[in-house]
Amino acid sequence: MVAGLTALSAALLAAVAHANSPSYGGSSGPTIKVDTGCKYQEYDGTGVSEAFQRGLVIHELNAASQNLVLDYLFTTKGAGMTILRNGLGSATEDPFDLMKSIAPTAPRSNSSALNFIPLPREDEYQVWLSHQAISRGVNTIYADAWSADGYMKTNGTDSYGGYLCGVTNTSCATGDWRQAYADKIVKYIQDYQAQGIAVKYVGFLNEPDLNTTYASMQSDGRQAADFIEVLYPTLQKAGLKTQIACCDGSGWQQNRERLTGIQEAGDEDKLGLVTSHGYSDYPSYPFNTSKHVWQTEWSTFDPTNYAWYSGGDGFQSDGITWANNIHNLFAVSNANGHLYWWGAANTTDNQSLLFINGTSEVRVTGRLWAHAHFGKQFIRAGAYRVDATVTGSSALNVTAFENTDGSTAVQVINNSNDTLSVTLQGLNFRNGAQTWLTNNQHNLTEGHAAVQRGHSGVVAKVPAL
Ligand SMILES: *[C@@H]1O[C@H](CO)[C@@H](O)[C@H](O)[C@H]1NC(C)=O
Ligand SMILES: *[C@@H]1O[C@H](CO)[C@@H](O)[C@H](O)[C@H]1NC(C)=O
Ligand SMILES: *[C@@H]1O[C@H](CO)[C@@H](O)[C@H](O)[C@H]1NC(C)=O
Ligand SMILES: *[C@@H]1O[C@H](CO)[C@@H](O)[C@H](O)[C@H]1NC(C)=O
Ligand SMILES: *[C@@H]1O[C@H](CO)[C@@H](O)[C@H](O)[C@H]1NC(C)=O
Ligand SMILES: *[C@@H]1O[C@H](CO)[C@@H](O)[C@H](O)[C@H]1NC(C)=O
Ligand SMILES: *[C@@H]1O[C@H](CO)[C@@H](O)[C@H](O)[C@H]1NC(C)=O
Ligand SMILES: *[C@@H]1O[C@H](CO)[C@@H](O)[C@H](O)[C@H]1NC(C)=O
Ligand SMILES: *[C@@H]1O[C@H](CO)[C@@H](O)[C@H](O)[C@H]1NC(C)=O
Ligand SMILES: *[C@@H]1O[C@H](CO)[C@@H](O)[C@H](O)[C@H]1NC(C)=O
Ligand SMILES: *[C@@H]1O[C@H](CO)[C@@H](O)[C@H](O)[C@H]1NC(C)=O
Ligand SMILES: CC(=O)N[C@H]1CO[C@H](CO)[C@@H](O)[C@@H]1O
Repeated sequence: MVAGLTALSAALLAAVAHANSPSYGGSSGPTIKVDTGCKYQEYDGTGVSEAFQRGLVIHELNAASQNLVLDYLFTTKGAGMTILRNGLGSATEDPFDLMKSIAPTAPRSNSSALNFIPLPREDEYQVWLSHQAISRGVNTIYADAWSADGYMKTNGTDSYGGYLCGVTNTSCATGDWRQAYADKIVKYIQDYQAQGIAVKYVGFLNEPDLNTTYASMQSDGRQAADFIEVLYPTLQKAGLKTQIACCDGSGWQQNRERLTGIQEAGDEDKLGLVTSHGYSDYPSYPFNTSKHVWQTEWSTFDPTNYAWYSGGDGFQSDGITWANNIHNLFAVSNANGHLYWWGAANTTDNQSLLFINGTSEVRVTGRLWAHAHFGKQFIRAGAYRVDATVTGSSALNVTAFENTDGSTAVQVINNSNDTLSVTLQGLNFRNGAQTWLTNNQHNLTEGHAAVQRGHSGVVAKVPAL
């Protein structure tokens, strides 16, 4: 394995190299010093979701387009993602785009057995999608519920917020439904197990700080802890290895508040993973937790935008913007994983990385290529982020990861309109270095950013925007 440098240039350049022989500067341009002796968090991967029946939309494509989409998302032909977030249904029926529950009909009481049905349409094609993803190297399935079933809640419906009956500050005529909700989650995981799919993490909330017209359930940290105290022993008793993820707050601050509530309740140890979205509050600091942290849903709602760089600032859906967002998540918020919202969807806004139109048309966005630089082609499970310091330029955003085989991947984002020559130090380039470039003319193209080897490290030329 050679060293690698991935460059994002209004451009992105990715470089991969073996660490060890420290080098020194000498070139006139900016310098990037990678220190593999200074390790930060472990890398878990990147991913997407096809919840709300977008798995069906992929399934409806003709074979060639279907393979194209799946390969773009889960192989090194594209983003090389290794995490899939499935939606755990709560609806009573499933017209497009609802996710139907495996227990859609209310039982006689909160203490009666739930009325389970088989996974509706194999869980709205998510079983099929999971098999497809796993066959392409996905190693983590995260199942997340947007809400409990309506009959378990204060407002009698899985939509429009409301609370799970039985948690603090609820008083439902029908009693405490926490055990029933935990039993349903366990049955769902067992149904997947029966299909040969291991659900590694399970979440019981989605954006619990919001009351929305679609499936939603509100919860603060204390209320989340009230349910975790029931779900945790129920998973244990069923002999499942699935760990609890919480709380998929709509933004960093909203999730921090809920995590703090869980910590104050003394229940943090029962969590396997801390999950938060990036929408309502930009992820700009690490959480105070020893648990791994993932950003599990984020996108823009701009109209369809395929560009890497549209020119100017404020194009929240440009590929270069997402390269910076992902850099920031790993390098500033110390996240272990990053998930975009939809991978592929027949939407006309920017909520997906790939656009589907009908049964054959597939279009790629620049955002997909931003994700590819942080995917498994360069960073593999077990890698750690290592220190990367930039001097001589404020236009460069640099992230670096050391793989277990000793190779190092360096993501260099060039936010300037000028082509810069950078000197990369601190890595051993004896076995060479490879570079990959993404900008308006290139999509993860190998060898396009010139790399020259010298005594003082590697000089790589990162093209401008
Ligand atoms: C959620 O919003 C709906 C519609 O605006 C409202 O009727 C309902 O009371 C809200 N629920 C809560 C728990 O605030
Ligand atoms: C319960 O309600 C009281 C009174 O409105 C409030 O002060 C308290 O914060 C609530 N507790 C939780 C956990 O939501
Ligand atoms: C049903 O609700 C009642 C009243 O809150 C509670 O005492 C009971 O434990 C609940 N049943 C189960 C199985 O949780
Ligand atoms: C982390 O904990 C420290 C010490 O308790 C506190 O000062 C800081 O605000 C906390 N940061 C976050 C993000 O919660
Ligand atoms: C997609 O993003 C672009 C650029 O930010 C924006 O102009 C456009 O309105 C977005 N599309 C949708 C449907 O929101
Ligand atoms: C790059 O050039 C574009 C178009 O001239 C301009 O709008 C943008 O602000 C420039 N970006 C930077 C980072 O200088
Ligand atoms: C570069 O990353 C920093 C965080 O490390 C972020 O604050 C900044 O906005 C990024 N630059 C751009 C142009 O997005
Ligand atoms: C997306 O596909 C679904 C399933 O075929 C269909 O019901 C829906 O109308 C489509 N939406 C758009 C915007 O094409
Ligand atoms: C989808 O394809 C149809 C038929 O080719 C075309 O008329 C329509 O404009 C396309 N929609 C989008 C959003 O590209
Ligand atoms: C590169 O990806 C963009 C989307 O960002 C697409 O429009 C373009 O056709 C692709 N170019 C090549 C050469 O594949
Ligand atoms: C950044 O991009 C500009 C414009 O293409 C280019 O002149 C400059 O060399 C690039 N910097 C790096 C470090 O590649
Ligand atoms: C049908 C029903 O019970 N609706 C309730 C949903 O929850 C809100 C607030 O908790 C109530 O105001 C509604 O009456």
